[in-house]
Amino acid sequence: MTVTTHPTTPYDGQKPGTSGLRKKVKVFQQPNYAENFIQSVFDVVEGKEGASLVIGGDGRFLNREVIQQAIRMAAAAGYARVIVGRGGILSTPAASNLIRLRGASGGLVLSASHNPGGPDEDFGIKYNIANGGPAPEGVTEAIYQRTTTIGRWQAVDGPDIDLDQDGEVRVGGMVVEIVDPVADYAALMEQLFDFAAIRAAGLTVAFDAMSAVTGPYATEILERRLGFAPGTVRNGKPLPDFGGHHPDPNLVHARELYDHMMGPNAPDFGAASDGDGDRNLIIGRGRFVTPSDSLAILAANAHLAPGYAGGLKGIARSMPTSAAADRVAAKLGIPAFETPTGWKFFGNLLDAGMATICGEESAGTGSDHVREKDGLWAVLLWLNILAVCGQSVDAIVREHYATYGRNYYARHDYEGVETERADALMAELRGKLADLPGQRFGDLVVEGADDFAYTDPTDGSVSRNQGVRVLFEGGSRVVFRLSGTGTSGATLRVYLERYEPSDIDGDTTAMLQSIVDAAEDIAGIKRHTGRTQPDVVT
Ligand code: VG1
Ligand code: CO
Repeated sequence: MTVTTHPTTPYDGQKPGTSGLRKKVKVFQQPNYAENFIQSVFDVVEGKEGASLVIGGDGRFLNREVIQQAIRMAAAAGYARVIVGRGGILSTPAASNLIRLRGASGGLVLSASHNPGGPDEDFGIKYNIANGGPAPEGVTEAIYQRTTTIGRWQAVDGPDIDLDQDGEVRVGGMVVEIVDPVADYAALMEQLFDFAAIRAAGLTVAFDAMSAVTGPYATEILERRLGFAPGTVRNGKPLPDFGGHHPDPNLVHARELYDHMMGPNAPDFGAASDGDGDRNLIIGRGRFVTPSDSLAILAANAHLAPGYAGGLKGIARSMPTSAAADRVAAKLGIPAFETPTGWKFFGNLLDAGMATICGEESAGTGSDHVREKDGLWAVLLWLNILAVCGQSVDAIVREHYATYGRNYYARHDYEGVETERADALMAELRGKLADLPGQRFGDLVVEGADDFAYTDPTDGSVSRNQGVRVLFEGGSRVVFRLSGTGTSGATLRVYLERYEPSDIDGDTTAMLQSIVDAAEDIAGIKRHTGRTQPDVVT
């Protein structure tokens, strides 16, 4: 085996964001760019000698090229075995499962998730640790520090391997094992859910894979194992550019599915997932379920599925996610946790057995079965619940509201804002937090305002500056934060929430109007960004 050492110089800006390093494909195509980052990972993580590494991605443009290079570099770094999904494909939750199942020391997940793909769009690399979850901040920070000083990367010499052929080959002294990307994941789902009950319920389903990674998973699980009609899975073939669409399962980018679910031929249940398969959009016939409500409803009914029959240990949600899940936790008498945005903050709670179900307002839901959010898992839990209850999605949602009240919720995204202007808005907001309590905006009175900080209860690590919260009397609130997954300019996210104990059939836009107005008064969105309307409302 010949290991070649390639000299390199650092690139600026290789700091992982909310979920790994995400940049334009053109940025990744610069000489040594991907190699610098991957070598920085390998330089920082310990215990590679004799260990296994899982590698896979969502099939987007550049996926195969980066995998081939990562394999050669892993061989030089001392790994004994690399496990790769056939075709370079692994959904993010399937990668998490494989890391756990095979006792790997970690994994490289190649994806920019819900961001568009193709030669002019986005690519990303994320490192996951041995528990199967995204590397925590301490590790991503160390990786970033390493990228600022890196002077060489190493790889064994050799040709590309055949990623489409199951089985084992050698690269240098290392074994590369190409595995079926779906089989282990599908088996895990069969353990957690009552497939026979779902089959017997006679439900009709539309699942939009958005030409992204969940196609093969959904086809195997929904159409083959659960027997839903052929055609249940739409856009089921993963494409390197996702057919030119944003693989983001929200009301804007999954509009076709939404229209279908609101139309005369709607099936019982509709769902979609994102580029890397960790998000879920849930729409019943005539009823959109906000991700925050979905988290709460899944938590309240999870015991109906075999995998959760023993009950939940706790529920965790990211700070901008609505408090609907907290009400369920209170009723169940289990703890509720509020973490910063991003799945990496749930890992410790799950490992410690403090939480069983976690979720984010951005359409991410998951449990302790893996250490990533999991789109198809959420779909199957919904189907299991529907099968056992024998009720429609709409009926379950309305019953939930009747029991717990309703947290009206929306997120307004202002995309492609100039970074300086977005930073100025946040700085001004932070500067006036202390003055806000007691101030009145229309019919709303500020009860408290802060810049969210989180202390991890398992290891005491502190994460600051995680978003500005303005809490109003009566349980309404607005949250402001800047996205950490974008690849150009800044995205301002404004999260709006209003709690109503009994007025559960209102129109979300109307119910949130006074909070939208207050948000404008408080933050000066128009003044700072020049925008009068959000680009995306979810
Ligand atoms: C967004 C979401 C966050 C999610 C993250 C990764 O981050 O808000 O909830 O965990 O994307 O999701 P941000 O920093 O842009 O708000 V995925 O499916 O893109 O890995
Ligand atoms: Co994703």
